[in-house]
Amino acid sequence: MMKIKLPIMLLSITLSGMMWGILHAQNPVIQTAYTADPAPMVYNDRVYLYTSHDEDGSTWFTMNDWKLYSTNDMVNWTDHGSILSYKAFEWAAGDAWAAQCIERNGKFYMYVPVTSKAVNGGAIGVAVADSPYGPFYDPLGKPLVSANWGDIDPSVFIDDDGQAYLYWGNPNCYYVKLNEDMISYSGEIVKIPLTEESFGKRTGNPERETLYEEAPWLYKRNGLYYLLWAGGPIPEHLGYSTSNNPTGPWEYRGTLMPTEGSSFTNHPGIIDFRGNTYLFYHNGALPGGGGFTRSVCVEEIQFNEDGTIPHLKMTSGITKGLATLNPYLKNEAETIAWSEGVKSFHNSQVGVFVTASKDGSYTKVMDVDFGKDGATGLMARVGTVHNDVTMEIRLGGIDGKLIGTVNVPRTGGNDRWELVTNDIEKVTGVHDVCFVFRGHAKGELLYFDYWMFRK
Ligand code: FUB
Repeated sequence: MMKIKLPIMLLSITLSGMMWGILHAQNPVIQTAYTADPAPMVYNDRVYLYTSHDEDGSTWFTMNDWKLYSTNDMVNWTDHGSILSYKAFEWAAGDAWAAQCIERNGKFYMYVPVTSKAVNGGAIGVAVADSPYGPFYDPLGKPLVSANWGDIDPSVFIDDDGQAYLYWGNPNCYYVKLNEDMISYSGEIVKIPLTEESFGKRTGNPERETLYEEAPWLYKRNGLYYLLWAGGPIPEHLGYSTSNNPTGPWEYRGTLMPTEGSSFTNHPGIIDFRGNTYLFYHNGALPGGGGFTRSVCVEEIQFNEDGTIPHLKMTSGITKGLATLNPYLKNEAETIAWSEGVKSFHNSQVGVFVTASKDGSYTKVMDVDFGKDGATGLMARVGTVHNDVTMEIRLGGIDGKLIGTVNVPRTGGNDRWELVTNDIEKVTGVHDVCFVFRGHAKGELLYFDYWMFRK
């Protein structure tokens, strides 16, 4: 997003949070931080969701790092924390905007747009890791691409013949062929012709004559290439174009998702996972949300027989998970299907954990399979600085059946933890489970790191 009209920004901020009641379900998929610019990746039968990160209370694109979440079932998402900061790039001044990660030959390549100190403008860097969780490092020590002000929103794609492509750009759309090492490229950077046939017609803006604005995402299905993008004018919608070739020429195929959702930007990311196709995008639907405090959402999508995609509305999201959760394994407290009043943090003692802000805050996990024999106890690593804090274990929802109450020990800080064990009323079968946090203290009620039921 390069140039923003102020009245529209203000409108978007004023509307912030209005969708909360409407979308209260599985969307937005992350509630413990503001996330934007979703970049999903499927690896080893698991979905990894890389996001940019809007700092709390932002009134501009205040973005310093990228976060990672993952899921096995599309409803319970595990927070892996901040996996890369712009500070990993010595040549970068800031602005950790929309990135994408891809795996090749067991290495993970994260393409990121940042502001380059040298040109005081957009540049694209690449960071490499041996696992999807990082640690990522900058192998080049300089930008991979630094040609234009609009070098933002990199999107990477590896075709079936092994050729990798990097697309990016606002207000122009560029691509370049990456070499097999994924950290260099061959040939010229190509500027895609922005024609009405390829990207539709925009009126009233001589500098942007087509609908293409930013956020390209290249995807292939049944031999057809899809270029998804964010379209103008602001507030953005999502549009798409198709081609028989990964480099075009592109044919404009219409709107993918109309403007909606209290954020003046939108940003697509699409994956196939276990036979389904999912479109990720962002809006401003969380409390306090808006154009600079965005949240990632997901919709399952269907294709028409001719490969076109019906218009998508922002919905309450995916309500049926693809798998059940095993409660007898160690489950992170930051694996969440839905939460309210909860934030995630990270420290060196326990890694990522969650905190509850007030009495009644809760996390919910869906489709927990206790089996025929059932569970009779719970073990949890928790702590608090207050007296009289408890954690209720409820089935179904926050007002659902109470099967146990954990007295949270006053450990004295989030660097001090206790493993507590509790008997619970026996539970069998598949249930959603809520951990409801109780106490009358102001501020962070408790810290919660992980849980595991006992048979
Ligand atoms: O998140 C910052 C910018 O907003 C991204 O680069 C654009 O795609 C828009 O989502």
